Amino acid sequence: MLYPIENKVREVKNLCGIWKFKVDENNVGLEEKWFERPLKDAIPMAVPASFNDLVTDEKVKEHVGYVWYERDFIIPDSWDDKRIVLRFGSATHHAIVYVDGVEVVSHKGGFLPFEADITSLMEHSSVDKHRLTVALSNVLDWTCIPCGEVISKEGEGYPEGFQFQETYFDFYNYSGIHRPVKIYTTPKKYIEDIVIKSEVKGLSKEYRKEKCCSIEDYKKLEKSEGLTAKSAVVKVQIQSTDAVKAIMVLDEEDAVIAMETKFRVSEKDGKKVYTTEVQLEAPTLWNPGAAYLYQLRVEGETDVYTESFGIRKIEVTDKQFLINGKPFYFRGFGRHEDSDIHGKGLDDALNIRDFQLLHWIGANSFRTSHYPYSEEQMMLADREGFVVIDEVPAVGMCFWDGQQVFGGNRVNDETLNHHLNTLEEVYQRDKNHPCVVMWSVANEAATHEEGAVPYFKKIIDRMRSLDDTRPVTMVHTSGADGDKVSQWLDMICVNRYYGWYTDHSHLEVIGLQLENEMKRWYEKYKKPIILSEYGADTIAGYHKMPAVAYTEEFQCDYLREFHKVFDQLDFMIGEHVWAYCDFQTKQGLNRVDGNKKGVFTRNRQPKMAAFLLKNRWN
Ligand code: GCB
Repeated sequence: MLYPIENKVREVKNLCGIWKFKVDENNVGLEEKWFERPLKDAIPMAVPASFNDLVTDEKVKEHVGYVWYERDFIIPDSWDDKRIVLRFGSATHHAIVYVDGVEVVSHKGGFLPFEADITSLMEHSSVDKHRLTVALSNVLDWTCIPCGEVISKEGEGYPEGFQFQETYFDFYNYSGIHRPVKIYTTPKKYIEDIVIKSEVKGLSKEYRKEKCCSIEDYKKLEKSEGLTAKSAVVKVQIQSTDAVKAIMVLDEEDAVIAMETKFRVSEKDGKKVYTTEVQLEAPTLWNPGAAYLYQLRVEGETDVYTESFGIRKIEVTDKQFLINGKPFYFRGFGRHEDSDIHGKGLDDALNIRDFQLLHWIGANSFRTSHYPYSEEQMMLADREGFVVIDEVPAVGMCFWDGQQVFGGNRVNDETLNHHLNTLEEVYQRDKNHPCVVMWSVANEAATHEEGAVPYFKKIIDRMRSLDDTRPVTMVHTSGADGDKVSQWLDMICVNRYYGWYTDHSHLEVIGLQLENEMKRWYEKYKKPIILSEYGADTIAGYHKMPAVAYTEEFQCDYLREFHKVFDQLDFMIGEHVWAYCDFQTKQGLNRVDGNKKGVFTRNRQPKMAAFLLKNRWN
């Protein structure tokens, strides 16, 4: 799915701002057809934003079910001969969208874009002003990802109608229209999709000299790969109803450095697919911390689209993750899209602050735990040279008390279908981002259960069939001995909290337990490992000597114990501290206003551990 852009033949209208908002207290809006008329008794609401932290009424904040959004929009006469598309960057979690009372699209899943072609509706309309209504449900159950369950309780001790949204994941179930809503135009015949895959044919001399390894190592690499140095083949596939005439590659100075006008044309699902490739001599590679972005300009008879891309090579061996031939060690964090007031709503200023802090601390990577982040953030990561493990929202698929999740009436075929569909959507959205080096198909699923085996075989197979250019991983809570699915993964990600959730505050157990366990994973699968989460809740400003749990000193000591082990094991290829920032969760006995494992506060200020990591990572 292409991002909406403006150029000489395409226009974009941004519908962000203040909308009308109404909570569907009794969830009767669909039945009463609220979409047929303007919403009554609505309050103003910001888009994009989570609604939860903007309101003062707890009932609204914690509402389970539908909320309604509405605003007007105008289509200029100058768009009469255009194709008109209404697009949501995301709406959390399940949306039904109406224009002038007519349903135009519905979407399941809260973290990915969806759109509706509203051209014919606009053509047949005589009104000046159109009403856009969104019915948005935040209910999570076992048919969707993330998984959840609405729990009702009755009987003595419970008021009538007592119910709440149970979630089996550790972040607040923020809801709302979280990412921009736009209307964009294309010509009637248009470029629908572009897939760019580049193949590095040998690594450039400059790269070898400046960044990589000794000449000997470089020669070994060249020999083992049988490649000639200094070129790249950029393979392009364009799905288009417009006849494609040419593609051009532009460098960062906007100079055209390659062009092709010949295509192989085939048909897929009744649509024309144009395939071609160009060869680039001495390409500048996209490197972590040194991003270089080319532009691919596709010219059709009437439409034009420009997509940016980077050239880089990813390989995984039994002990290494190589980017452009150089072993890459992941330094960074698991994060959340989360902040005060905005909740999970897109905030460009916040994203800039985050990337500034990530650079400052010496991080080179992060995981989009536990759902795809905004397109705007992915573009920034491309530009800023961050390496991203792109995770789908398959979280909440594990109980820690032995109850089964896969099979029975929990994870079921509907969940599987939604999960498969989400893989497809995230691939469609993020496939051309050079920052994305790997897909994570789940976080902490019960991979020790028999039922997880056929489930994840299908999931991993689908991810591979979608993308043959990136490795696939998933993030584990299960132990090495119990895990039944990692034989299909390219590398292993493990979350561990020794000395915190187990043997609480005993730092002396961390080294031993971590080393033993990491060795077990490696012996079993012979694949490189990232410790994708480790950390301790820490109250900013809380100090004690000697250190005790929750103090800033303890967080530093805690991280240090893990680092000692990482530095000894050559198959460990990364450390992602949990978490980048403090973040909001549901209320819980061990959550005092959220999860406090942040190395930065929720307000993006450093705790002591930030300086420890800065020292280590720089
Ligand atoms: C985990 C989860 C993460 C939690 C974290 C914690 O394993 O993946 O979502 O926030 O532990 O702090 O408990």
